[in-house]
Amino acid sequence: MTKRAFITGITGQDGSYLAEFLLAKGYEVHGLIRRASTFNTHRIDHLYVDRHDPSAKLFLHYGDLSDGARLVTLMAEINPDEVYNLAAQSHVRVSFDEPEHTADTTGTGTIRLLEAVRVSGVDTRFYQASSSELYGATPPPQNEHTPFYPRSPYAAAKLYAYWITKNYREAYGLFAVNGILFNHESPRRGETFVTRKITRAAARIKAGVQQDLYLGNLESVRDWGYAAEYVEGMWRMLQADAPEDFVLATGVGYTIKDFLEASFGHVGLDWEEYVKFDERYLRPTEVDALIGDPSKAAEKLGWTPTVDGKQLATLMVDADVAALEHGHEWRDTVELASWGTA
Ligand code: NDP
Ligand code: GDR
Repeated sequence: MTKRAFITGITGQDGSYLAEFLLAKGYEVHGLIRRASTFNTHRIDHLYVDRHDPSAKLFLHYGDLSDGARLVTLMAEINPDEVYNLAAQSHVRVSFDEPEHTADTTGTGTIRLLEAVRVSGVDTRFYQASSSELYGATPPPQNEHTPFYPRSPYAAAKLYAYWITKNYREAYGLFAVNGILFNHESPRRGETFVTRKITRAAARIKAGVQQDLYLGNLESVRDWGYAAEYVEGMWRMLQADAPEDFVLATGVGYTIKDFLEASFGHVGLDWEEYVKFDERYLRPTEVDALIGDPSKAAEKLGWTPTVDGKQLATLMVDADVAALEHGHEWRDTVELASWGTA
């Protein structure tokens, strides 16, 4: 029997890798997309097959996490075996500018989807995209037992989503899990997250089309992994015998300065000559250090990442250099040629 998955956030970084991964496993994949005045499907265009073609396995549905009735209809229509809730207003800095919208999408959006699952009565497994931002001010290393201390409207919204997912597991016996994922990046990462901002700038400055790079706090520490590997961890959580929450991380932390050095150094540049400070990129409350302990996922799911933060920097710079040379943002072939793992 072909398995059916429903992915919210399919047009985002993780959604695109997860859709690819599930299609390769033979799943029929259904994705939620928002209607926009311009196309926003560039990360999944390479996967799309016209639905009139008998080989089509990817189906997109208009909807929004703010529209609960639509989610109920879609659950009943699609009857998925697995639901992956990846949709969110996912930018921490932006959540200080748009706190209410972030709460509505990232927090309340999760209960709307859980309610859609419950009310429609579908027999499905549910994955919630929880985040290392939950740990916030609690120092590393962080694992599944570390207390949460959110430091942004984004993290507070994700905290609600975390607990309501756990509550639906306990209250209704739903197979619902939280993947507490530390930062994961790729050539498909949005251009305003710090890693992609840096690797894109390194490529552009090297090519002579950008002069400098404005950044905020360079001292924070992050545990950066490769998104293509993390989506497999999400899937493994839903294949487990029992629903449990898991941390996915590399266990290695680097500062933004380390990432700058690895990225600019890869194209033979000294980052200190180009990086300038702009206080607009500071957050009212910062998360100083996140370094995860992924041992539970290794032991119980057999999941171990192979790409660390510095390797990721070179992988992403290579993709951004190639994208500039070929006039496109990113390409799978670039990733495959560089690493053979995508
Ligand atoms: P992205 O920002 O790349 O993608 C977010 C997705 O959510 C997009 O598809 C976006 O659609 C969709 N979306 C936003 N608002 C709504 C809405 N109201 N209704 C329906 N869809 C919506 O995020 P990532 O792929 O990086 O992350 C995936 C998830 O994992 C997010 O929930 C994020 O918070 C979480 N996470 C991410 C980590 C990371 O390091 N990447 C780490 C830990 C957690 P559109 O394209 O139309 O904007
Ligand atoms: P983060 O990622 O907040 O960890 O959230 P981001 O790349 O935005 O910031 C990482 C660190 O870099 C510092 N920084 C800057 N950040 C951005 N975006 N732009 C800058 O110019 C800049 N200069 C310095 C930040 O202050 C911060 O310390 C990501 C998102 O994907 C979340 O959705 C996810 O939950 C977490 O990772 C885990």
